[in-house]
Amino acid sequence: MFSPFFVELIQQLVQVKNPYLDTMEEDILYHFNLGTKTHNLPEMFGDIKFVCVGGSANRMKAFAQFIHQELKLSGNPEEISDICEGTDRYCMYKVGPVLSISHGMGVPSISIMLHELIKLLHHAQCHDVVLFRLGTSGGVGLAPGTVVVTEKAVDYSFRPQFEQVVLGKVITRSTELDEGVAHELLQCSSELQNIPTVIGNTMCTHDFYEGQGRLDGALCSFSHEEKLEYLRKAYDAGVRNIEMESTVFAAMCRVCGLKAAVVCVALLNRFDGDQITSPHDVLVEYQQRPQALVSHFIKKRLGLV
Ligand code: R2B
Ligand code: URA
Repeated sequence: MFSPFFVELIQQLVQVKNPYLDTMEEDILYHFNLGTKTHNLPEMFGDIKFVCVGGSANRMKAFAQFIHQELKLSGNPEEISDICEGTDRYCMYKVGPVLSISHGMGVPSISIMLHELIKLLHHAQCHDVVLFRLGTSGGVGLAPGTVVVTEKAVDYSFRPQFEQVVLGKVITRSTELDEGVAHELLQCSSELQNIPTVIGNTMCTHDFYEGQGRLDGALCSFSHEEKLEYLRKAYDAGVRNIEMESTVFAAMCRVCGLKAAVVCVALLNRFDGDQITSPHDVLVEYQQRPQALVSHFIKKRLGLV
């Protein structure tokens, strides 16, 4: 019989769901420029407890520097180095128990990154890890600057599922996120100033323009009224923001037993328009809000506040 402690530890390990991985002598994480034979992954990453992912390489570097200061770690935050500098696909920074990684835009880009990240956490024997996607989004009936903590990540029909084509057939996976982490984040927002936050559903699309009902793309196959009707239906289904990665993020984390949350700031209210017109400094400040919220969460979990 295993002790309850051992059973709990196994449950908290990152579970890859691929029997072939065990049979491989070496695993090359090609897009990270890392591998099980070339790098000591347990030594490099074994103490990771929080993984924060976001679209832009610059933003995730800025987040790594910010969390370095927040956690009051020794060393110069300006000197942190990109673990993936051998590739320009993604960037990766490790700051104490926090890993900050960029994922690019859209489902295919984040899904490649997540396959390799989840394998990395598995090879490194990490346990008890929480993942966050920190991002931007279009708000649905929200004031610009509002942060949305995702309750359910939903598809274009507002269903909490992600469809993946595998061997020519569609596989459907659930996109439920960790309720406890979402509520802990909401609690964190109430302890901070100037981070208006709501919990709501997040719609994930495969395009920024027509796919999100924008009238300002190079193509537009619908009317202004049809756009508003779709956004109204989305709002009635509990959708409060629209972005491009949440469903596959939620689905992959769930299958692999990882607790995960999506925290995106709304850059505009899509009922009011499609173009992002706020000045650069305002947008920069908005994008710092999910970072401040998740930083507070991490500091609380580490007993630093
Ligand atoms: C939010 O912002 C990007 C598009 O501008 C996309 O990656 C997303 O999900
Ligand atoms: N990101 C999106 O995907 N949509 C928006 O409207 C803004 C940011």
